[in-house]
Amino acid sequence: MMGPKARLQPRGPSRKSSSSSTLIFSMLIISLFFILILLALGILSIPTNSINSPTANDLSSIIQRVTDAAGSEVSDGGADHWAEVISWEPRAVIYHNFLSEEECEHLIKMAKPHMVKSTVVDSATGKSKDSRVRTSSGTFLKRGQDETVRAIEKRISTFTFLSVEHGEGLQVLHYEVGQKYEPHYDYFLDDYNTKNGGQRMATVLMYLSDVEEGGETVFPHAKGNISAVPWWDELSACGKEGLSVKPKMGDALLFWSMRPDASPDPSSLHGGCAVIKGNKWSSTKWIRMNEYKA
Ligand SMILES: O=C(O)CCC(=O)C(=O)O
Repeated sequence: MMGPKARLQPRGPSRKSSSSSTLIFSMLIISLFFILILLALGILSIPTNSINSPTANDLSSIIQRVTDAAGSEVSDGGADHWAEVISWEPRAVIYHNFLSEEECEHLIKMAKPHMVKSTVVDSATGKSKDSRVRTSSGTFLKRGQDETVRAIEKRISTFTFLSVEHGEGLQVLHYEVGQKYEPHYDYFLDDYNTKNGGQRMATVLMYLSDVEEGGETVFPHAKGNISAVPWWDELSACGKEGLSVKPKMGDALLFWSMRPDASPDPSSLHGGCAVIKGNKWSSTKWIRMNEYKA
C-alpha cells in the first residue's frame, strides 16, 4: 500500500529529455548552416551529371564503339579519350587521343612517298599557288582510301555530327624546322572554290606527331584569356600570340569556321607556328556545308 507521500503525479516531459532534443536540433541547424557556407564558397559541390563532370565528356565508349563499328584492327592501347572545349570564339575543342599511334604512323607512311610543297588558294582566281606564307609539304589522300582512312573518317563524322560525304580527302602535312603556315581562314573568299560542296564550315586537325618545340596551332583572334591554358609556359613566342594548341600525337582539334547561323567566323583565323625543334606531322580534314564530290 502506498502512503500519502507516495501519491503518483501525472508525467509531463522531463526537463532532461527536452534539453537534449533542443541540443540535437541546434546542432542540425548549425551543421546545415555550415554546409551552406561551404557550398557558397565552392569548397563543397553537389554531384550532378552536367557537362562539366569528367564522365560527361569521357569519350572512351564512343571511340570504342566507332572503332568496333568500322571494323578497325588498330588497338589504342587503352589510351584515355576525352574532350576539352578550349574556346567559344572560335568554337574549338580538343579530342584527346582521337587517333591511335598505329593510325598516325599509317597515315604518315601512306603520305610520305607523295609529299610535295604546299600551296595556298589565290583569292583572286581561286587557283592554287606557291606561297611563302605556307612552307610545309603535303599531299591529299583519297576519301575512303583504305580501311584505316575509312575508320578515321567515320570517327570524325561521329564527333562532328557532319556526314563523311561533306568531307574533303584527308590532307597530310609535314613541317620541318623553320616551316610554318601563316594565319589564314579556312573559308573561301572566292566563288571558284565553293562550287563543289559550298563553304568549309569546320576543320579537324589531327596531330600525327609530337613536336619538341614550336609548331603550335595558333588562333590570334580568339576571345578570352589566352594565357589560361595549362601549357602556356611551354609555348613558343609565336604560340603566345593567341590561343594555342600544342601538337600531341593522336590528339585532334576541331574548330568551326562558320558560326551557327552559317556566317563566316573571323575569330577562326589560325596558323601553324614555325617548328623550332623536331618535326611536325599533321592531317587536316576540311568539312563543307554540302556534299563534297570527291
Ligand atoms: O598545322 C597547323 O597547325 C595548321 C594547319 C592549317 O591551318 C590548315 O591545315 O588549315
